[in-house]
Amino acid sequence: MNHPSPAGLGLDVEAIRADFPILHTQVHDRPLVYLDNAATCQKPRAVIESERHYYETLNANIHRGVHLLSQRATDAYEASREAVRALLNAPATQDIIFTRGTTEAINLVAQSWGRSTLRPGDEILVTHMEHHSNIVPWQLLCEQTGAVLKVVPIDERGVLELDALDSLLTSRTRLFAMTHVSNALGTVNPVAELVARARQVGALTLVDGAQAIAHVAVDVQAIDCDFYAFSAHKLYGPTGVGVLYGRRELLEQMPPWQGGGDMIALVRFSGSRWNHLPYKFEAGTPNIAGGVALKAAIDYVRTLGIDAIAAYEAGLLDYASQRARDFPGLRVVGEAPGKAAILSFVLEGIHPHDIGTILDMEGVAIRTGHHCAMPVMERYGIPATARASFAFYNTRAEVDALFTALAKVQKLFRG
Ligand code: C6P
Repeated sequence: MNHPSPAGLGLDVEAIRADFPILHTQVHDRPLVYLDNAATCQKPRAVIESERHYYETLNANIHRGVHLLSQRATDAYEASREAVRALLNAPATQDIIFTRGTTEAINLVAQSWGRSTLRPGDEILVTHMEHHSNIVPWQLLCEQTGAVLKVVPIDERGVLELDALDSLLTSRTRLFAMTHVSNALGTVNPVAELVARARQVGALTLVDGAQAIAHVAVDVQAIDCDFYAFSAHKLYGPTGVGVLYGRRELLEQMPPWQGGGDMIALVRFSGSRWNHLPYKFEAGTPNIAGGVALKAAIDYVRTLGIDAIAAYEAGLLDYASQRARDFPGLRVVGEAPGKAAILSFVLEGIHPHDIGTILDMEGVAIRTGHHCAMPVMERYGIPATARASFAFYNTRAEVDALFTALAKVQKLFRG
């Protein structure tokens, strides 16, 4: 397990790295430098052990059996829901719905709330920096209901143009769906302020927290949003598990979006009745082991402390940004003040995919492409970027390894 540094300031990163077995592997005969944390984070031993422990000692289906194992599995799963509630400072566990990830959480809101509520001419507002997961579900909904999608523009630095909200937020706006942190640019949006603006015109709000949850403190009551979504795998937890927080009054009114086991109170051929919250939205057997292991991930992150994590990552990003400024021909894409641990960039005359491939041979894992945010690429007139994304286990030496490898890329292409 990990602890803050002896001085109580910052993090003891060497001790932390010892908790992550994969960080000690080699790729292409070189030590792995993992800088693709925005795609998915690596898992600490506590999370891996939690899944193993679950299958070795607890495995049973949940919410169904009277037998001991089923009760224990249910208790472990529900303990994880409580850990999520506490992490988000949500009022109650009924407000926490387990999903397969952020994507499914957003689709749930679109198909349940949106489809049952929207009428032709209603408007959904998103920002220009959204991930496809917070664009396409609304486009599908617009096709289904006749609603219209509107977009808040961003400036050259990757900051939302808030003045545009004056004309974009109107009495027709039914929902403002915004990312908390941009995966392609690193911009941290002022979500509480945006939610307050939306509320002035009576619009609901959904915050996509996929990139925020591991980097900033999240308090859904302070943000005052109606929905908040995140994925466990971006919080050092398992893939295939996600969370939707919803305001209780809304969740109560919303119809189920998938039918099946666990979401019902009574089934007759003449008609069925739904289970109470949160189970009304949790049809079928979920990823129980993953759900249980999410608690181990939350415990791990909370032990380090999100403020210590944010401070450490800010220092690392500052260092990487300085190195980027000194690197000839490199242009950073996304320079919002106070951005999160993401460095998106292009190198003059070299395609990002070539950068990624050569870096991989040097042991450095980054993501290249449009990052499922094609409108962001379109905004900057580029097909793709190279993206290094940092976690609390990354070091300055790894940042140096990134730039040493980038120098090799340049040498190869420029001779
Ligand atoms: N972004 C990235 O490399 P899922 O796939 O459901 O866990 O998360 C989707 C998602 C939604 N919103 C934002 C802001 C995201 O960054 C992501 C996932 C990864 O940037 C994979 S495309």
